[in-house]
Amino acid sequence: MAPLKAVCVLTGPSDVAGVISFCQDSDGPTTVEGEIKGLNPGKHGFHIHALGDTTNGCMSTGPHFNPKNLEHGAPEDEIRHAGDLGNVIAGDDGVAKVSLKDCNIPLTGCDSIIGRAVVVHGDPDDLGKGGHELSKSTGNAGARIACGIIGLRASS
Ligand SMILES: [Cu+2]
Ligand SMILES: [Zn+2]
Repeated sequence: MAPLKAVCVLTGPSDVAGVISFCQDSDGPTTVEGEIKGLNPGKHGFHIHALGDTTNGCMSTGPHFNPKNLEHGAPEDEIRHAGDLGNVIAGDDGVAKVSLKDCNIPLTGCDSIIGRAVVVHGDPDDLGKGGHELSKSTGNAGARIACGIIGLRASS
């Protein structure tokens, strides 16, 4: 079977914009690649949120995708939301390049991320370790500055 592919176009209330591509070969990890521009330099929380609903902008995409009902964490942690992809890092030009692999965000099956949302935040994700009351739920990553719905793309 050809690898499954998906794409997400990020837009938001600000000038932040980007395109994120997803690719999964059979039941291997999902490769996530793309570029986000218009960011303030530095770290920005980068997550899959549960709902592909943007009727109220990024606010209606729900909480972090969390099918196993665990606490928020870092991508490399055992205890984490499936949607916890950590931070993207923007350079002085406001551009962040994304390139990661993750085994918790399949494009098929009951825990598929198709139809859910990518959200980029205004602040760094503290990866559950910041000691803030929001650390174990959102990483205290602040405002949702861009988002988009993950949809299938041609797999050839
Ligand atoms: Cu988020
Ligand atoms: Zn989380």
